[in-house]
Amino acid sequence: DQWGEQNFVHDNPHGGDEGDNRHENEQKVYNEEQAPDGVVNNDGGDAKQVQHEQAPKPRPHIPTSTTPNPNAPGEMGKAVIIKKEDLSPEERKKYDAGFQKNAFNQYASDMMSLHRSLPDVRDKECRDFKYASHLPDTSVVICFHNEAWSVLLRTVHSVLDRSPAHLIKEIILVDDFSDMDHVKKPLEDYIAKLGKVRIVRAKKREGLIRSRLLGASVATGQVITYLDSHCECTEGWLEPLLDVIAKNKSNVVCPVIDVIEDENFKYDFSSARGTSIGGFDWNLQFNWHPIPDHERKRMKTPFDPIRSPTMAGGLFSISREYFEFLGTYDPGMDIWGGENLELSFRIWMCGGTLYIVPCSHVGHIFRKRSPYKWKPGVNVVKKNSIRLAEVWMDDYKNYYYERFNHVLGDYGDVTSRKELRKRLQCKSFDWYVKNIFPDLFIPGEAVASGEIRNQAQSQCLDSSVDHNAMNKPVKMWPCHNQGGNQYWMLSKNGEIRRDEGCFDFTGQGQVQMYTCHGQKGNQFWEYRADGHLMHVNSQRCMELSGDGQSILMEPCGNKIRQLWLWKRKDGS
Ligand code: LR7
Ligand code: MN
Repeated sequence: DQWGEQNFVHDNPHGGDEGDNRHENEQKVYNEEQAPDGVVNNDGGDAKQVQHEQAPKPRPHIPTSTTPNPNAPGEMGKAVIIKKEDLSPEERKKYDAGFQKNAFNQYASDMMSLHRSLPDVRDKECRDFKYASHLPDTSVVICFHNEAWSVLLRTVHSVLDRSPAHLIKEIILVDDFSDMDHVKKPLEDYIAKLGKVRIVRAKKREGLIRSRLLGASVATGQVITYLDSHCECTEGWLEPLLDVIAKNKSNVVCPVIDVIEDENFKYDFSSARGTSIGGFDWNLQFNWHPIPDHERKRMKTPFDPIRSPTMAGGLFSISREYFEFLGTYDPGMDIWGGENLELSFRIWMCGGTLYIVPCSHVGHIFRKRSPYKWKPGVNVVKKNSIRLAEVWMDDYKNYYYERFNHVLGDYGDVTSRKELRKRLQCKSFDWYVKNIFPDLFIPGEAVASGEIRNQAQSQCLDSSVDHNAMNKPVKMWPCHNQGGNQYWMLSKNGEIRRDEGCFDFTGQGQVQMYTCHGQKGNQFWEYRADGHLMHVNSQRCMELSGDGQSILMEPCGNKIRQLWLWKRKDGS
């Protein structure tokens, strides 16, 4: 066993933690306004910024055969642990530049084989499963804007190495106007010897949505499979996806997305039973949820395809004919964001079904920030989201619009998308919510809402529910009447919440903000007629501390510090 070398780790230090990774990813900043300083990015608009890189020559020790050296860095999905202090100043510079440019550890990736091995992460039942003998073939479309060489090609090789050859009609690389030199002639030369791989190039920066449309326009496979440009497909990933489409063309399928860690390229996977489904919040952000009970009941085994209200967006397969029938994507959407919810709503509302297939696993590098340049001065995600809300969400769009006081700004023309909805005779968003995502929290159904003011002192329950305040105690703060961090809703099932953040009390310690789980338990509260806020499990009541700064959880009693004013829906 050669894994004892200091550069590698044996086991999984974050075993079962992939949910947290995902959560962190949801919270990452994707606004132009908040883009990190000093990131060298180019969208073709500014020639001075163009960095001329050397086409990376594969390092001599990187095996290029399909039988890699089992002792090479990262094999079997292991982490590549690099001690930065041990690097020469020169190498350290490379290391930092790699991170800066990609928001993942390019230096580590460059050390790994383009064919690195991964464990067979499938559950045994999946390995034994017999798929239909005649599966449709697929075009794999991979769009990229300035992707690192080793990461992009590892994506390509993982498709070629781990899919039955007859099912891969072609791989289409769509270059969304990258300016890195390695994606030009060196990439063309490299893929020429791979056969099935071709490249199409956008003539200007189109963003991932129109780039995907460009890829689809030249695809010839029966199915189109989209992948991000920093993925690794595992053994047997493709057959279970195509099998579900073979059963019904209107089935759209996503693999389980495993986490490839941005810091060290460790491949973290979850079992079928640990799979999550896709949802969204009223900021129209995609998020993950546990499989709801009603869906578990519907599934015959834990390995059946799981119905999912939404998809993450980057990794899925769809019949090419059905994709066209459904109206592909909204070409008015720029750069990034919104297209995943738009397509998800459209699939369900217009007669299709969206599944996550637990037997199919593909790894994706989850990053903490977006490394490339966005459109200056435009909130692209907001614009894209308004386009989808206008067309698909009916009156529910107002829950989103309330967040910016209905100041929509210029979101372009959506007439043709509205016509599409009419032509396809799609169902209402209300139908979607009630039938496909019944667990979604509807702000209009809150039993109480607004600030929660203590009766002894004008102090209010206060907390942000962004990623920084998650898993931290709820605070007390002077009431400010502005809503914001003091705006709370009482859900029908007893949660005190905003977005995906819920008051959570374990029976000891403090009341914390925690991701809502909809299972009552530690998140089950009762707002009593007399003004007590009682935690049902522990039968304790929230009490303002003597100094007015914090919340105590005390036996319920006749104390004014335990009484809270909160506006109920019925006005009482
Ligand atoms: O202008 C661009 N042009 C591009 O070609 C911007 C991006 N891209 C490419 C980029 O190189 C990458 O291959 O588009 C792909 C997606 O961009 P990422 O990797 O920066 O995005 P992401 O992984 O953070 O974003 C997720 O949400 C997006 C919403 O628009 C897309 O749907 C992404 O495909 C999607 N990724 C996934 O679903 C993987 C799992 C992540 C989760 C949850
Ligand atoms: Mn991605």
